[in-house]
Amino acid sequence: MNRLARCLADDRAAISAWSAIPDPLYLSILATCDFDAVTLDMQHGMQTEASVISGIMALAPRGKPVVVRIPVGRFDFASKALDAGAHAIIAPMINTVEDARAFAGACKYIPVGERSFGITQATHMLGVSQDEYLATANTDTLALAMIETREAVDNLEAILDVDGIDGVFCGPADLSISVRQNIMPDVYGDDTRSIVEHMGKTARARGKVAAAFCTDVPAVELVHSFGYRFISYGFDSTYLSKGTDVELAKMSFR
Ligand code: 3PY
Ligand code: MG
Repeated sequence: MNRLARCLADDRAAISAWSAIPDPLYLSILATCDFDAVTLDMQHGMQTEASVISGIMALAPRGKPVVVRIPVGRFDFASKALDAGAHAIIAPMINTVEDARAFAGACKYIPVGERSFGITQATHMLGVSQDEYLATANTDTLALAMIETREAVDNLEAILDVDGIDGVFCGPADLSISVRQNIMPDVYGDDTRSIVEHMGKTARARGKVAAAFCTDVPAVELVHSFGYRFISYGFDSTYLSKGTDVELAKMSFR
């Protein structure tokens, strides 16, 4: 069982790095950090189709599960990222049952979905045989639907009940923008906190994964207290800049 799946099976929070920097060298170093997974962000991060495939090469053979956030509606690439060896896909802006069905369909094989067969690269990256991969593909690769609009919240239960949707991933910035109708995000603010709590508890009650995006430790603690067990933390650009600043600040003469 991979490290992400192990955390979820044990009901322990899996903390994922969030990577926007499309560089396999950087990712090979991130692979040595104590994150439970690394998420490669194609929606707002600078990850591309090519960098996701090379990023998986830098991470998966080192035992680091890879999660890919695809751009809006790019369900074709959800399948391809899984074929490259990703363990989970996050799809942004899943607002309706139809969105959720199309997403799950691309991630899951029959009888759940219609993922097309072609896993040579995944078997090499994950060090498994074709038979081993296929035996657990529909259960071990996760399809996480981003809930980040008022419409998605209204459809939360129905989206969670779509066969092949393994959980929901809370996008707190867009959620606050949509709920407050204000382009200034109020991440995990007063107007959305109870929605976030409801989302986490509703997913858990259905035996599905509650996942969320966080950029600071208080937010991680908050969503953890609501039952979220896949939590992304920060950005790779800030790991680099903050880590550097912490080290430089230790110099007494500066
Ligand atoms: C959001 O908070 O809206 C996100 O999509 C996180 O990246
Ligand atoms: Mg968003």
